[in-house]
Amino acid sequence: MSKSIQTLAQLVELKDQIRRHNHQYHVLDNPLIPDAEYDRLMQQLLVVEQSKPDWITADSPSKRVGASPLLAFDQVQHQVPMLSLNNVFDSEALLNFDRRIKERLKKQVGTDISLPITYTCEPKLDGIAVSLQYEQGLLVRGATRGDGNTGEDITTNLRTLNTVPLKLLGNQWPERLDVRGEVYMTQSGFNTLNQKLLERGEKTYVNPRNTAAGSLRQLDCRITANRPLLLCVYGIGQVQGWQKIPKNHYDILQQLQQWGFRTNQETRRVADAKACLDYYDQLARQRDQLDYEIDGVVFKVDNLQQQQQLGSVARAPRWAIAHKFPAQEELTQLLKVEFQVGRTGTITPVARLQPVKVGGVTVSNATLHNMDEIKRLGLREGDSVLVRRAGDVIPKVVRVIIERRLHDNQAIIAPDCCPVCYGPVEQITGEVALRCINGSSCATQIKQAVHHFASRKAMDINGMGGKLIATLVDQKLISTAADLYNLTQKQLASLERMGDKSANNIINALQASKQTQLDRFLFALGIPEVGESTARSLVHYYGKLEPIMMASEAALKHVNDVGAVVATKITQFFADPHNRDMIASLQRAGLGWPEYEPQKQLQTDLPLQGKVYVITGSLKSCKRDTLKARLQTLGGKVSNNISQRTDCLIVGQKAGSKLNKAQAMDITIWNEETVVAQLQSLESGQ
Ligand code: 9MJ
Repeated sequence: MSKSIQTLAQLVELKDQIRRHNHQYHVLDNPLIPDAEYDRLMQQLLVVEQSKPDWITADSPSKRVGASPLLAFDQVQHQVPMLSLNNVFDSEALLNFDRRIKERLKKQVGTDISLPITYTCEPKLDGIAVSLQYEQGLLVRGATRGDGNTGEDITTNLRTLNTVPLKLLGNQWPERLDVRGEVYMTQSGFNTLNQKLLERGEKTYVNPRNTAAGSLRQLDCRITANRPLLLCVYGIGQVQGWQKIPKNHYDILQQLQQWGFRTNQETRRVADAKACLDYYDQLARQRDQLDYEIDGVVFKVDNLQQQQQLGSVARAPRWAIAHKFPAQEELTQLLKVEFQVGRTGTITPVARLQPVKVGGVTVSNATLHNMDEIKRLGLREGDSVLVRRAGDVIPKVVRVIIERRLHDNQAIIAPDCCPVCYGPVEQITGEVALRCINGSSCATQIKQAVHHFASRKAMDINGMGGKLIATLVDQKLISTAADLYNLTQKQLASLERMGDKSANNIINALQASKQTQLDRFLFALGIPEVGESTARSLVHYYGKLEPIMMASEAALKHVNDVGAVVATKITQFFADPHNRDMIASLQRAGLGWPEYEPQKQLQTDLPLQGKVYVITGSLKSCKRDTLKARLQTLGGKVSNNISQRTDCLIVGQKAGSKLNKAQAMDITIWNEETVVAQLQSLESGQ
């Protein structure tokens, strides 16, 4: 964390610190601190230097852009320096930027200060800045930014990117042209690559930016060629012999697009600074849905003549500014690791963190998935950790900052018994997760099972919330969901903070819940892998409870939505005497539902009627449109976005944020093989 700078010695230390981080980030592709902390250090340096100009030295990091180039690549001189951007972090600072521009233009060329400035607004991609040199329309050199004046020659690597034109399209290109842009990796490309590295037992990358940097600076360009990198361009450097130079930045982008470059689809031209703020708000809302990382937006004075009049200061143009979003990665301390028990007994480690703001939200817990993940991270209690909250997914510990570890930090050991009921744990076959196998007497599992049973989409028992259920279980008034129906008004009324009236309401709600629907009841039982949609399919197929309880795995697989895994879970659930007893008790308590004729032979409805599917990633066996048509022929709907209404996400290769979202929302996920098999069986009318 930054301390205030009072003395020259402290300033020297701050500059050294920034230099070290610069080297880690730009040269070694291995940042030790989150970008946000680096920004804070740099901001602190700028503020000190502004208030004490005598202290500014020529070698100050504030006077440089990026870092020295790696010696492994040849060096390239940029004819026009590759500048970086100054940052603002709030709307007031942006409006000040706009005001300064107008004042400067008035002073310089007498522009009327009341006239608004037209800006081009662009997302700020978090990638690697590159410059591409074209001569007579042919790519002759590609380079990194390096220190802004000298970069590394990475032509061979850049030539492997499909988005880098080797020859410009169209004609009437300038004799010489430097095109500038950002090489980046999509979130889905990053996920797939890391998954592959993990499977091969290799080191994974921390984030897409760091991965793009590592991929671009490979000495062997075959490695670069296999990485999912993209180029998006946002400007030009040196130009010679351009007959029809546009007057505006926006028009330059359009021209670049016509020559075959990708520009960002979200780029807009707006009439004034106020509209820039609207753009910022709109993009901040969109940020989670984009499949690439942006760390803010860039506003550029659109008129090129005005840009020239404004010029540049040491490291950044005066005519552009980056308005940053709240950082998605922050540094904090791991206080301890706790093990949580889920509804079906899965034991998951959870990181308890020193609360920290990440992406505008306070984070104090992060998922650690399983013991393998803890081992992979090399995590110990008390460690400084980098926490990431990208998109709307659950916060994650991405890595340990080993350099900050104290010697006596405690290793994390897997529990040898259930942290709640102290019962035995076992490793689930084929999975890394640990599980408490004491389901029927583990208080946490009982509480969660009852909570699920009473929830809105299940039995919908009004007033039966988590707190009340916890009290009932802790006081041993219930040990299964069936016990709820034996509770008396007197027992409930005697509980703390529960009066006669509330107790009556609960009894009435329990009574009212007894007349239900079979699919709700099935869902309420909490059979692993059986969500609302599968419960509906089972009822649609069998019509009654008893045949479902007795069905074999092979028979269940004929039900729409039910694959081998789900079929096994269903038969296992009904084979367990504890579950059969509970169902019998519930029926004795008077739970009932209308029964239907089994639909298995009739099939008047289409089998996927009412089901909503989302497809993500690239498919191997057929075109996306073909799959869509097949689903639709069977009555299914295909939608573009994951929502509460989605029944199932179909994932191909390189699935990205939709997969994370679906997992977070507990939506059924099918891979391509499952879908194809399901469709084949449905289409053949089985
Ligand atoms: C990024 N990173 O997306 C600039 N940038 O313009 C955009 N960077 C830039 N513009 C001048 N969209 C210097 C840097």
